[in-house]
Amino acid sequence: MTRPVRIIGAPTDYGANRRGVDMGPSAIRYGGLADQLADAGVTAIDDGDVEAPPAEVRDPDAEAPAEGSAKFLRETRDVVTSLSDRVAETLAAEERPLVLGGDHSVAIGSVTGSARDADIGLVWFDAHGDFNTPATSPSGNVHGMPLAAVLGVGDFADTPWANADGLREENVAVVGLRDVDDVERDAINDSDVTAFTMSDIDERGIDAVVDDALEVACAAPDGIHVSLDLDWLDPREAPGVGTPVRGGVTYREAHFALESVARTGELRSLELVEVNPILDEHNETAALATELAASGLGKRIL
Ligand code: 4U7
Ligand code: MN
Ligand code: MN
Ligand code: MN
Repeated sequence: MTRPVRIIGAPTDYGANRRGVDMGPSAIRYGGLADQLADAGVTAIDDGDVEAPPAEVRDPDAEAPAEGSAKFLRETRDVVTSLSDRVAETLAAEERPLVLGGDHSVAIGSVTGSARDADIGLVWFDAHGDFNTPATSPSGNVHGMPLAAVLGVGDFADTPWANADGLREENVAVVGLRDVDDVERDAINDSDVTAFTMSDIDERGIDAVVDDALEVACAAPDGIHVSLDLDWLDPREAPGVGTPVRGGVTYREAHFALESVARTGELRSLELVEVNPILDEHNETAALATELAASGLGKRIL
């Protein structure tokens, strides 16, 4: 599997409650992405960014929608629709998409694109469940909803553009949970998604938990999408994120997890999201994201 990697930036911030993640794609590129991918022995092509509306040109009414509570849902639809096409075209060209966010709402585009005409698995590394819907969200921020969206949970059953065709809950694993809202917790427990908390990692070790998660995802026949929210890591390692939560995985645990992804040989598409350079320290979270991408894409130590 030495497919060339195609880098696609998705510079959004309207899905999060803080500005700054829209600069994530630039920060990750500047943080050494090309060098890291070269070290991993990967041929990379940078496709630039999909167009995303900056705050200054967005519809102010979209921030406080009359019904439901999903801010900027129209903007989300426009951006993820073009991202989804770019991801699907990349795969059709036998290349491997590497999506750079942006807030986590961009995953709706990555996952729907990756799951077009294919039955895929999904591993979601995150402190949060991202399983809210417009009806349950305490914030109205779509970055807390993308996993529910691609699975068509609740209200999202009525937004076909957000549902991933070739993805079943049985092939989805979430790893690293430590901040889940009450209604969201019920929705996760009622679903067929497999969820691992930080306590599971404490108890069983990163190795056993990631193995189980990969087994769930790799049961799908056409490979896996890995969605890496940098707030999965402990804020000491990754301070540059919008919604940090103490008690995350360490630097080595994160690398080990991505190295395990590479070892499966099943990685179809990858994304790095929620890097916020305004909150970062000397771009270290962005640089860490590039390192983790290299591990996921097969960079070897020996
Ligand atoms: B992220 C939250 F209420 N659950 O829905 C929400 F705590 O993509 C946070 O994982 C969501 O960073 C975090 O707004 C979204 C909140
Ligand atoms: Mn998160
Ligand atoms: Mn997330
Ligand atoms: Mn976050």
